[in-house]
Amino acid sequence: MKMTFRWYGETDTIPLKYIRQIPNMSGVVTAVYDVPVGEVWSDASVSRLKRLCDEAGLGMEVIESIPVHEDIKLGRGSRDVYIENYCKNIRTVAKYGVKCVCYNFMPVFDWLRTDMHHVNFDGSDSLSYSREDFDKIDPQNLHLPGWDESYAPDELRSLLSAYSDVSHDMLFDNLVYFLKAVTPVCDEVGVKMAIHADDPPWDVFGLPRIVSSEADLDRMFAAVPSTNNGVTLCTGSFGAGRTNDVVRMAAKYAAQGRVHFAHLRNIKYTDDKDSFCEVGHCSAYGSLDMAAIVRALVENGFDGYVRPDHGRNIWDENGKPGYGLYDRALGAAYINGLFEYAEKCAKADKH
Ligand SMILES: [Mn+2]
Repeated sequence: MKMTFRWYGETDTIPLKYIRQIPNMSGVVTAVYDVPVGEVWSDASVSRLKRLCDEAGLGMEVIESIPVHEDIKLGRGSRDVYIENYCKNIRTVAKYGVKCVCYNFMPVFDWLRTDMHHVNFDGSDSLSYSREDFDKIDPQNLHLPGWDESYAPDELRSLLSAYSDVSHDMLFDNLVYFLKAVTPVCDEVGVKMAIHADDPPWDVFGLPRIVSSEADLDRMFAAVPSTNNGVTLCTGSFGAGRTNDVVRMAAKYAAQGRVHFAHLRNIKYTDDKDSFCEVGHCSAYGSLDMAAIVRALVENGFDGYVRPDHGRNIWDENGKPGYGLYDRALGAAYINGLFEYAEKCAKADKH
């Protein structure tokens, strides 16, 4: 396991030297943030990020993410140009030592919550999703926590209407088309693609989602067999789907060599429908058995990158929701402990 930490580049309020001091930290997960989706990343931007990481004593082997342009997901004629750009970006990051690219294929919204500052029993706050609040949102006049600045209302309306004709099967075909174009480049330069789970793992506002379950992953891996076609096992995202057995998925896809990256976080189900709240990482705080998930990964040969996913805001930190320093650092320490124990047990079992 290689422990990593998400870093939002030079505008991140968390300095690299702090990240370096978290125990067992091997490197950051980052991206070029100042280029529009679909465009080419300059060699200079990537080399600058790499130099900053080098100077801080941190690796830069994972990119999260190279975003996929909506035209690729929609299967528009212009997709080939954006796919070509995507391949160029894969080559550029590979040149600077990147081994894994996390991406997602969710139409329009790559995550959704109804509250960015849900107050927990201990006074911390975290992101949450309430089915009741979600059902009150008017899709014709969308205001979503965390998204209001990302799309102009007209742009959003036209995107949503463009997807009204896109079925799950069409979206899947567009994903396969994309992967068939990028995986040969990945095979050539040694980059593993790791698709992020849908977050949450169900359709929203009539937009299709196709990376929500074990059946979805099976279908995707069967269509594009290269093991550079893998998954970012985001426990909180898959885990929000109550029919997903995340322990089983961790074991199965680690054994197949498809788990290139793991986002480890816990969630707590807060009703008997879809609602959940993000909680501290340890199992006792939520509905997922984090120790069993880590053990399933380790026992099935997982050797990929891990990062503590979303943390709470604690100790009066006013961090970017989900991405403060303190609780993610606590999460990293906890995850280190789970891996150390699971790895030692696995080794002892072999002797
Ligand atoms: Mn995640």
